[in-house]
Amino acid sequence: MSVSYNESSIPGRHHITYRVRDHAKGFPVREVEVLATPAEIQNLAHDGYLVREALLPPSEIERLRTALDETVERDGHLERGGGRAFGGVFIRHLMDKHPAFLDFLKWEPTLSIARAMFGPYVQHRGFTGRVCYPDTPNQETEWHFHQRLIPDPIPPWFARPQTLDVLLYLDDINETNGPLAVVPGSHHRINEDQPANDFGDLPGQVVLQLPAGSLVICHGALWHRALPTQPGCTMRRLLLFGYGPAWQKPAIYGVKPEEGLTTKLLQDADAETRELLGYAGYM
Ligand SMILES: O=C(O)CCC(=O)C(=O)O
Ligand SMILES: [Fe+2]
Repeated sequence: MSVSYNESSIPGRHHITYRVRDHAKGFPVREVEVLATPAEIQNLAHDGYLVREALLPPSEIERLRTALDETVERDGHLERGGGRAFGGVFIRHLMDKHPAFLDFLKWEPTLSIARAMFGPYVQHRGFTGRVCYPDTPNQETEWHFHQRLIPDPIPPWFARPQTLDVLLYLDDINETNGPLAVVPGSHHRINEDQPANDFGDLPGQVVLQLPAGSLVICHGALWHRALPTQPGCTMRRLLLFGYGPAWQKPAIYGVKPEEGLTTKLLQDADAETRELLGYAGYM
């Protein structure tokens, strides 16, 4: 099963043909139908984020909410220790824990954008849920970005870690539920510190209020922060998943289930599945 989406939330598509300069494999060709316009891809590179408002229909949102609630209910490795900097409950390795999340493995609305940004060979980096509860303190996050491995000075052959991270909201994010703030273009600021414990407004920040079923697709080094929830808020659930080039290591968080769904899938997987799960496409 795949995850259905509203075609009307996608303003356009375009096609890329990648021919890979690998004579040993006969110069393989990969065709990619990108579910975004060329201008959106350019803006994503420039600003570091792209919003897909109300991409999921209500039935899908409900299916994923139920799947997340059930999985949180029975998980033995919930993370609650983030303090004010990373409030709420985090649950890791969701693709291994519930088929509803494994359905995102080849999900074109985000996978095709990853291939437009990185080239043909990409892998998933992890699949996390974050849940904030009403009337609970510290459900916000500090300003942060996800790919924090940038040295000072930057040596000539330094390969900066680039990832594409997806924040898929299963509940509205608004004044009451805590919107998401981002600083456009901040993923380019690799010669600057972004301090810890920063909860204030930043120059140039954009505050995003979105209905449930919306996605924020961003560079893994975009500065962002979840604003605090307010009295009267609802549950605030989101899915966080990401892509990187196939040669990159995946995210380190959580405890991967030993006999998880992706392990089973790998047993007789096609080449693309192996690539997406990190077992092919990097040499
Ligand atoms: O809850 C949000 O809106 C963002 C969460 C986030 O940035 C994170 O968990 O890394
Ligand atoms: Fe984040």
